[in-house]
Parts: sequence; C-alpha cells; structure tokens
Amino acid sequence: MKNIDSKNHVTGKSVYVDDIPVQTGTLYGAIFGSPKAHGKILKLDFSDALAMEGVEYIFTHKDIPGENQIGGIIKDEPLFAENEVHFMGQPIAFVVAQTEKIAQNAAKKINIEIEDWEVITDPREAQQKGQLLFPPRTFKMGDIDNTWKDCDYIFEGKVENGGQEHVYIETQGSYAYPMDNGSIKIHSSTQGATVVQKIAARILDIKMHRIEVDVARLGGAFGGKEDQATAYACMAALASFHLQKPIKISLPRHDDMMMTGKRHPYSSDFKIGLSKDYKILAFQATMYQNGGAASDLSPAILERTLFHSTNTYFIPNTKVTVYSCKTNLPPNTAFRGFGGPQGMFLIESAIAKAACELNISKQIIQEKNFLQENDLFQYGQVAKNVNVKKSFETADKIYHLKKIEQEINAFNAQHQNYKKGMAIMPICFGISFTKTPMNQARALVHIYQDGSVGISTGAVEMGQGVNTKMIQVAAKIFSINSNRIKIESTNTTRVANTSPTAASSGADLNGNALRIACNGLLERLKQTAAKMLSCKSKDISIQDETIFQKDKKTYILWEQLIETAFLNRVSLTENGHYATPVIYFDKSKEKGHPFAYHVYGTAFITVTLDCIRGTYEFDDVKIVHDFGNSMNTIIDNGQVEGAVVQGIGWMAMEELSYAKNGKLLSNSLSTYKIPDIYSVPKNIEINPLKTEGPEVAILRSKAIGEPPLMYGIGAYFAIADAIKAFNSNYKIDFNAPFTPEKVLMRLYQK
Ligand code: LUZ
Ligand code: MOS
Repeated sequence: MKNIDSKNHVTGKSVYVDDIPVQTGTLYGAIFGSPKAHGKILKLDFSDALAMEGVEYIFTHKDIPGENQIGGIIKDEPLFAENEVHFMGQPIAFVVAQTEKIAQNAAKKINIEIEDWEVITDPREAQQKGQLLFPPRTFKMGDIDNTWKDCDYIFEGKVENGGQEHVYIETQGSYAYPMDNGSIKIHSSTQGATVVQKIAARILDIKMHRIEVDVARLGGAFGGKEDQATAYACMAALASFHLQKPIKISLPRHDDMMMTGKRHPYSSDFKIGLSKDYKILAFQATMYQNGGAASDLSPAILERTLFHSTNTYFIPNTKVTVYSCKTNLPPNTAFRGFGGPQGMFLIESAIAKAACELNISKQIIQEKNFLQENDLFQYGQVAKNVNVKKSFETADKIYHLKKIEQEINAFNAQHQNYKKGMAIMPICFGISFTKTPMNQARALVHIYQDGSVGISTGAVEMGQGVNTKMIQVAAKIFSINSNRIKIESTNTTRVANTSPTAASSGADLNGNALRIACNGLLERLKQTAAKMLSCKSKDISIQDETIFQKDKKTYILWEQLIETAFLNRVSLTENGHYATPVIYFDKSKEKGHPFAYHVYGTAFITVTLDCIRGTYEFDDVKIVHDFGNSMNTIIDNGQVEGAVVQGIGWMAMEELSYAKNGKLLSNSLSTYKIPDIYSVPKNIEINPLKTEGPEVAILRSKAIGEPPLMYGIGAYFAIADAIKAFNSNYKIDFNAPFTPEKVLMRLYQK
C-alpha cells in the first residue's frame, strides 16, 4: 500500500500546526529567551516592549497558576526561568501580540540584566565539579577485574561524539484556544499528546480532562518532539487560559535551533581486552553524557546507551558506567536511536582501536565476537532469534565482501590523491520502551452505518507512515478495501493515556491495540452473519468484502452485513488495549528482559576521499536488514534510506559548535551542514533478511524507525580506513563527526 499522505505532502495540502485556519481574534506568541548561558537575573524590564502598538501581554513564571515545572522524569526544568538562567535561549517570557512580527520585535525590546556565572559546556568538566543531573548508572556482567590478567592484548582509548540537531522541517509550534467550561484545546506538533496534556494541566492547575490535545501530523520529529514540544504547547495554553483568546506560536528556525535540545554529545574512555585469537574477553568504559541544563529524557537515554554498549557482540566481562553531566546548554533530548548510537559508536571504536594496534582488519575482531543464539546480554536478557551472523553472511553472499575489498585495493593502487575505504557496520537494537509501563497502547474503532470505518490510535504520524500501517492492519483484519478506512487525528479525548510515538514502537504498540479492537468487532460481525445464514459463527469469514460460510461465497457483502448489524442493535464501536507481554526490568539489579525483540542487520559502507581537499563522497551503502515480514516495503525501505543518511550526517557532517559563553555558533542551516542530495550515498542497496518476524511485532513486521540509523556509524570507520590508505602514519582516533577539516588534518598527520 502506498503512503496515504504522499500526494497531499507533495502538493502541499497536508495541514500542519501553522496551516490550521485561525479563528478570529487569534494572537501570536514569541519567546524571550535568555541572552546568557548562566547567571542570575538582576533586572527584567518590559516597559519598551509593552509600549509597542499591538502588544497584548507578556507572560512570565508569575502568571502560572499551577507549578512552573515541565520536567517529565525529574522535576528540574521550569517553563520560564525565575531568578536564574541555565542556558542561552532559556525561555524567560512569552510575548503575545496581534501579529507574529510584532511579538518577535517586542521580544527584542525587552531589557534584561544578568549577573554572569561560570559557563560549563564540557561534560567532563561538569562531572569533575560535581555537576550531575542525577546519579550515574553501571551495567556489568562477569568479573572484569579478574579478567584483565587473562587478556593477551589490552588497549585503551578515548571517544568523542558530537550532538545532532533534529532539523525537523516543521519547527516547534502550537495553537491553543479556549473551549466551554474552562477547557482548552491544544493543537501541538508533538510526538506525545498525553505528555502535553499532563504537563499543561500541571502548569494551569486544572484537571487533565479539561485539556484536549489534538495532533494531525508532524513535519518530522526524530525524537525532538518526544518531550520538547511540551514547553511551546504550555506557553500557548497559558496565554489562552488567561486571555481567553486563541494563541499561536510557531518557532522561527533560529529560535528553534538555539532553544531546543539535541542528540547528546558524549565523551568516553574505554579499555578492551582480547585473547590471542581475538576474542574480546573484557570491555570497560566510562562515559560522560552532556545532558545540558535539565534532565529532560536523559535518564532514559543514558539507560539505552548502556543497553547498546556491546552492540552485536557477546563480551563475557563488561562494566560500563555513564554519568549524566549538567552543562549550560539546552537540555539534550531524544534523537532517533535514543542514546543507543553513542553506545554503539563506543564499542565499534574500541574494536577499531584494537584492530589498528594489532594491524589486522576490524572485521576479524567483529566476526570473532558476534552475538549468538542464547548468549546473554549484559542486562540479563537471553538473546533469541539472533540474526547477527546471518545478516553478515547474507550480505557477504549478496555483495561479495572480497570483491569490494579487491576493487578498493585496485583503486587505491591506481590513484595517488583519491583513496577509498570501507567499513562493516552490524547493528542490534532492542525494541520496546526501556521503561516497561510505557509499552501499552489503545485504539478506538467505529464502523459507520454505510460500512466506512474510522480509526483512532495513540500513534502520531510524523512522516514515518504509521497512519498507512494502521489502515493496513484494519483493512487486513476486516478484509475490506483500504479506501473504506479513514484514520483520524491523534486526540486525547478519543484515545487517552498515550505513550509518545517513539522508540520505533509506534506501529507495534498501536497496531496491536488496533488489531485487538478490530478483532472484537469482527467477532460480533461474524455472529451477525451467522444469524443471517443460520449457521455457526466459527464458519464465517470475510474475504475481500464478501462473507464466506466455510469456503463458500454467500450473498452477503460488507455493506449489507454492517447495515444488518446496526438494525440488530449490535455495537459497531470497539476499543482495544495492548500491553507488550513478557518484558520487565529490575533497576536495583540492572537486569531483566526489557525488550520484546531485537532488530539486526549489516551494512557495508564505502567512501572515496579527495586527499587534497579532505572531502569525501559515499559510494555505496549495501545493507542486509532484518525487517521480519515487512508489512510495507516501500515505507520500510524509505525509513532505512532516511535513517542511513541521517546517521551518516551525524557521524561525518553535522557539527555543532558552541562559543565559550555557551552560544550556539552553528545556529542556522548555512553553518550547520546537514546531508543534502549531493552528499547522500550514490547508491543505497537494501536487501531483506528472510526471517519470519516475531509474533509481538505487528503482522510480524519488525520496528523500523531507529535501528537503521546506526548503519551510518560505519561512515566514520570507512573514512578512517581511507585515510589510512593515504597516510600509513595515521593511528585511528575517535572524534566524530569526521568533518572534512578533521579528515584533512589526519591525511597529513606525521
Ligand atoms: N523514548 C523513551 C525512546 O521514552 N524510551 C525509550 O526507551 C526510547 N527508546 C528509543 C526512542 N525513544
Ligand atoms: Mo524517539 S528518539 O523514538 O522519540
């Protein structure tokens, strides 16, 4: 099935928050953010701003009837700064005016004096000064301390990875307006309708049932709207609550880049021990996560770093500790992979370091240590249906690793100033929210009298195609044409208590809830048909909108069945609830079975370096990916392609740069380089691994959103490999992103 949105997206008809037709009297908001990264507010003067024609009101923390607190996991983030500021751009006030332009100009007229406090942007410095957002956590297995003496080789190293700006095409925004009886309706560009509802209720000190959050779709999110859409929704709601007017806020790109958190940079130390035959016996690491000024989702992101810090490898003795360090940057947040990529870059770096020192191919160590069936993850889950070796071997069979290597060697022998390099990037990603209670979902299905169907779930469409998948689920269960089915917006009055659409689990969780609801309806419809045919309902089935009795076609068609059911007063509405079975996690032991299943795959990445300029082009990304039984190969391949490019962007191009005073220098798309059409790999080839797919995956189609991003990590090692071909003095180091500047330095490093 084609993505139901593609036509409307391409023709510009899809409605986003900023496209909602506004009501008469709508006012517009702009945020006054802190001009300093750390300090005490000495003076705040709104008089010039308020004197401007068209300015209605300026909101601060003093206008909040409830708690000035938007922290989700830990309550450590005010909606508006009170006496202190902790990052540049931190919201201090919300200016409301008759037009967007006036609001933005008025925000510039606010006078503020701030006493300068020390600015920390480096996570190690923060940790040394005792600035942690919350206590560190450690995952371990085996006996690391007594293993080092058994190792034939031990290597140590340091790994740095940068952050990443989400660059969703639609910036953060919200439109809120008053409804009857002191209620408020909020349209928000959020992945988490219920998060917005809950926090807005806290801010306004009203009950959740007075807040209706509606989400039609997002113009991209990538994790950036799992938590961080909430602040803007709350500001619009607060102003609407006080002024009893509709309020709209839509962040200008600059504000969005400056004010919102990003993927977490990490700085890490590792130690890896191997036997003579290259088995990894021990792996130890300490990681410093740059959390920014408040916790946001960092506790959960830190956890996923730990879960993925051994990637696709079985290592019998491990100990990994992560510190979440408080710095004067915007609170860093969810970003596709959610801490997993940082853990996986670390272990791949440790392996690359060992390979470099031993002067062998990284592949030898990778292959020797691949996770196998029934191996134990360091968090206590037994690995089942492992497809690490299988995906690697399939990729080798399809793409011929030896041939790729021979071609690279031949090219490198012939070319002086161009060198090619390649890397193998295997992935293993756990599917489920690591916080077990979040793994639940609901769906609501109506069948109307004319046989058309309306479905609502908690899933948010953000370009990933989840709405199309939901329609596929319902169409398949009812065996009706998909054009009979409409998917409604995500709305807290139709589906309550939603988990954010995140963790790659939107289709699994909501699809399963939908499956349960549809099956409930189907059962009743079969009973109706059985009555019409005077037979048993177990003999009834629906095939292509026709009712069958055993294998015999009957005279009853879908529309007639629905009409009869209605006349017989059968309920044509059903609600489904789903909770992922089996999963649990015991934080006191840091052991459990947190994931419903894992997604596996392997990518071969090749790159060509221009050794005069330090620039590069990715030639091929050749992938064997474990989709399970993909329910939509167009959408799923699209997710893989997008994820690979986004992963390569993180590893090779996108560089966040901050001044010492905490100012984001790379604050626009002219200074922050995201992959464009010229920098995507010339060839991305995707082949599915033939697997059955787990039962808990919706229609046995595995979660797809995040896992393939990690193929992009191979970009770093492919570049390093090419540098080595040019400069044999080069000793691999780990400082991502591998920008052309860094590449050039290493090409000529002595
Ligand atoms: N969000 C979350 C996520 O709250 N918990 C998770 O485990 C997760 N994993 C990936 C992406 N978002
Ligand atoms: Mo996410 S990183 O699945 O919001």
